Amino acid sequence: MARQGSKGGSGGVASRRAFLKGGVAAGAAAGGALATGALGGSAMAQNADNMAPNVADWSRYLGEGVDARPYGTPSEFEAHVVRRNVEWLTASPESSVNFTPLHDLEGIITPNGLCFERHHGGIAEVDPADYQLMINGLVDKPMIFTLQDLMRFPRVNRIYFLECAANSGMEWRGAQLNGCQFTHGMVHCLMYTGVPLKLILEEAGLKPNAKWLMPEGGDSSGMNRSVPIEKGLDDCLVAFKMNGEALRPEQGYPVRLVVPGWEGNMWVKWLRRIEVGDEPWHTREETSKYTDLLEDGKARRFTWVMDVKSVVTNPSPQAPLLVKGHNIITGLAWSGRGTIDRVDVTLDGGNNWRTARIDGPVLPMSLTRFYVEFDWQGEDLLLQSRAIDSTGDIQPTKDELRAVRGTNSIYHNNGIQTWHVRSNGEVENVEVS
Ligand SMILES: Nc1nc2c(c(=O)[nH]1)N[C@H]1C(S)=C(S)[C@@H](COP(=O)(O)O)O[C@H]1N2
Ligand SMILES: [Mo]
Repeated sequence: MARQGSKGGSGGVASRRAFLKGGVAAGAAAGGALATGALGGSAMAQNADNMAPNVADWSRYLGEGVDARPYGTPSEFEAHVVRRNVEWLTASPESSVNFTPLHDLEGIITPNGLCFERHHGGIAEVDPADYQLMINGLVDKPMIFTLQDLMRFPRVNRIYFLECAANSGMEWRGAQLNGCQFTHGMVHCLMYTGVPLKLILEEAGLKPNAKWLMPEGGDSSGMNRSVPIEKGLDDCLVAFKMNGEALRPEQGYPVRLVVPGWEGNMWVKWLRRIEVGDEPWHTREETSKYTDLLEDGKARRFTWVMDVKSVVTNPSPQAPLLVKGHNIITGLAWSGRGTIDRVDVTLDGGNNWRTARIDGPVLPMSLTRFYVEFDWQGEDLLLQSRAIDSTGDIQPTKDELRAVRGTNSIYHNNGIQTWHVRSNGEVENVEVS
């Protein structure tokens, strides 16, 4: 497949490129050092009247009152920080995906309005007053819970990433999409508040032959998957809050299943029913989809866990280097098998590696943030990151992955990503072998 520039959100990329030129010039004028201009302030300046030693406009007048923003929204200057889709990828917006703008975010928590969305039948509009969760099948007493019922169970708070198994799926055959938003943006990481599924199943009482669960969505796609009972009793949550507030409609309001470390497809949104059975159901989403077609025509099935993975989010195609001198590389690492032990970063396509500085909480099955501070004098860079998790698993190169899995697959591409940084600071998605 030929390499193509991303066809989604090109406006954002173009405007970044426009001030990239000014940025490099300003940096050069300041001697390329970490001087005033190098921080980007003067590079982006539009109005010298606002700048020191003048008194800026916003210092001269009263600002908006506390009645202006009953529900807070970002500054108008942050209007470019949005989810974006790739238009040619899907036929209709109801069965489609948009991507988290990873290059515009920091830390490990994804803001609620920026979580990527993946729907198979659009966003169900569920009235919480009419919401019910049904438990049936191999249980002592089939039960129906209202939202109020669910909120009287003991609840817990847990931070987990959710990654779609198809994240980076367009990159199996070669570098294609220009932006970590598009190559890696099918991931988000939130603090969920919810009830351990174990408590709900115990309330209904599991029969001795209860071996599998089938959560089912209340959306028009009625999405369903087979989940082994061990996972359901271990750490799954029936969640109703994300980052402290009600789930957003996009994320399954009012209730979704949380399946820590496992592929996003199993995290059923608008959860309406869980059937308990003694064998898997072989639903559409675990037969014709979300299976990994190998070179010999056979498919791997039930590949639930999301393996160790990482990506440099800055610099990246949508976030070029703006100045010479002191610069910061940052990115995210995660593993569905545990915590992140270490992240290595190379600037020369894998010849030399250095250990990145991890900052912020290091939690199991959560995003983990890393940094590398470095000096850039305009040389070409081939940037990569490689994560190692607490089970000792090392993120593979794309070639190592292809040697085992071929190139038929869409799902579970956790290969190492390469960004080519050019002397003018622009960044492109490439592969090295
Ligand atoms: N009911 C229902 N649940 C669903 C889906 C869906 O279409 N309907 N999509 C699944 C897929 S494929 C993924 S990757 C995640 C996406 O979750 P998000 O929209 O919160 O990012 O939800 C999963 N749960
Ligand atoms: Mo997905």
